[in-house]
Amino acid sequence: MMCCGRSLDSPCTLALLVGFQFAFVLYFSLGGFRGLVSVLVHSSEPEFDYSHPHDVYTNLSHLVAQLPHQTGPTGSAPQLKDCLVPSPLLVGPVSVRLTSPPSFEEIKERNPLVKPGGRYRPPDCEPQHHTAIVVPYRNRQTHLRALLYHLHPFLQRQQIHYSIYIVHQSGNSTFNRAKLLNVGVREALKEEDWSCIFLHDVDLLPENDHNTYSCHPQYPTHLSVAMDKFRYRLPYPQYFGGVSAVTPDQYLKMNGFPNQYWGWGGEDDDIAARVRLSGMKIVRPPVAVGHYKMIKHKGDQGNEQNPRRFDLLKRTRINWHSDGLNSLTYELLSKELAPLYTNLSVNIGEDPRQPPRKVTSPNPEKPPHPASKPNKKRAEGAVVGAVTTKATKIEAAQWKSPNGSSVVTEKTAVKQEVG
Ligand code: UDH
Ligand code: MN
Repeated sequence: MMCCGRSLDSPCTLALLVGFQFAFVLYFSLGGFRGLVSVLVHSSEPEFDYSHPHDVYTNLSHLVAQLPHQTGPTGSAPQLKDCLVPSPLLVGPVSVRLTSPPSFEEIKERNPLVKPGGRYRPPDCEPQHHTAIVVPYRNRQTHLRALLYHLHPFLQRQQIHYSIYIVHQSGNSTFNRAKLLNVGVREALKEEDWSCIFLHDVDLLPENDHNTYSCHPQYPTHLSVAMDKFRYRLPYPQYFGGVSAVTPDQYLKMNGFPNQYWGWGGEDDDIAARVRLSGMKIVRPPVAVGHYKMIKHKGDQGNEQNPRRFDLLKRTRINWHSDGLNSLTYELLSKELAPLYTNLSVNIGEDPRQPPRKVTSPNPEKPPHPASKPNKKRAEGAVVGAVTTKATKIEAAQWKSPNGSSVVTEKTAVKQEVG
């Protein structure tokens, strides 16, 4: 045969060369190996064009226009139809503005339907999801404004009933994200029978409104699966940090979150381990949907890396039963219904391994937040122990497991924090 000839200018060699060239071009035009796989194995991943994002306030003006129809002809509240799922107001990718967020007043003006405490209910349909957003917080006002500016319109387009709770750690002790989340969950559930609780870092802004802020009925959900910081990929398979969600039942099942992680790191891995140890698994939206931008920042004063995190993580298997929701103690210093969020200022105690520090403002130009002043009572220690314990006893009675048995033992609560 002609093609078996060895010379370079044989028609066969030329055909092979052209063939390879063609395959090469095709390979790269389909996005390399990943692209080829997604073409050959039909991918169920939705596709979104992130190069043409919508304004984050798209589709909201007509909601305001409907306001006069809120009462029926007899003056009674009209029977509303169920909100459609998915919401017809969704637009997909939205543009996220990371620098110089507007003032609280401007954000309020852009969100006229948001009620004091950062509460919202769709005006024209009966919501199918009831979600509390819990944000652990201290000294990140610029991030907070950016979050509120983006999250309020994002959630309104999803037509859900929601409220935003900012759990502000007062004082200067080491930051404790997981404990603040525990406090937020408990306080939010005292207010309303939320069907879903979101645990939301203040500096993460969702980029696609198809990422619905609702819960999976069986399993905890991890939402921030594709952050710009990690090049829009999951950094490691068990990652549960950033934005996640649980139903109250799931939260009870895993005994909430750990209270013993003071400082940066480890607590999210502990939470992921609790999910597994309590017989559940983590579910996630598709990567194409779970896009988030993280506002760039440096490490915070008072939230230095926790050197104990690896030791603590080794003991999660043993500790998760005794450290968590059933050992949570804190003192609620104030609850304020701000126009765009509910502010819970809490004293969660001191890092047992760190002596109380002097009050210093992280930024000399800016005084500390009024509620961050050192708590005189707390410095005296024993007094707060008594106050907190008493409060915990009252709260303990309110926490029932789904089958009605109390899951909080007062004794454990006293032992964990005061002892
Ligand atoms: N948080 C505060 N105030 C603090 C510390 C943390 O509000 O002082 C909250 C906030 O909601 C934040 C979350 O806790 O989004 C998590 O903390 P983080 O943002 O510091 O965590 P992250 O994983 O840390 O983003 C990255 C380390 C930053 C160091 C970068 C050095 N190159
Ligand atoms: Mn961050």
